[in-house]
Amino acid sequence: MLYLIVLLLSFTLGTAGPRIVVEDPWVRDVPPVAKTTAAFMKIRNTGNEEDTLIGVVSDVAEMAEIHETVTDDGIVRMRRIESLSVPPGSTVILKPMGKHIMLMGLKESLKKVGKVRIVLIFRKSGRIVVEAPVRRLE
Ligand SMILES: [Cu+2]
Repeated sequence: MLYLIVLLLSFTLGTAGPRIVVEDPWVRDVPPVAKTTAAFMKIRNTGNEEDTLIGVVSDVAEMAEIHETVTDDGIVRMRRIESLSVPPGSTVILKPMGKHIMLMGLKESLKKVGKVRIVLIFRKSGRIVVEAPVRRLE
């Protein structure tokens, strides 16, 4: 009986909940004088529950926000969104002219850094650390 309970418990722990995988992260290279840049990546949820990105932190920036790009009367703007939902079985793609992570108040030259450490904070999965190489926009 105890064996059965342990078996059921481990089965449940092994399969329930969101499972977040971050792929292809990168940060757009900008001239040293620039104070802002953006980070892009694919956020995949291979679990069976929704998770939500609720915050972002990076050592290279004073502030990081989740942004989306919208077109108002033919003018492309970006605006902050509070959170980003990642439904189970889906992949949310952050890309230029789409949703992205805005890194504001850059503290150092990105070229010198080479790779940017970004901490993604999810409601259920907690903190996920990503190393994003600095790349030019192609
Ligand atoms: Cu932005």
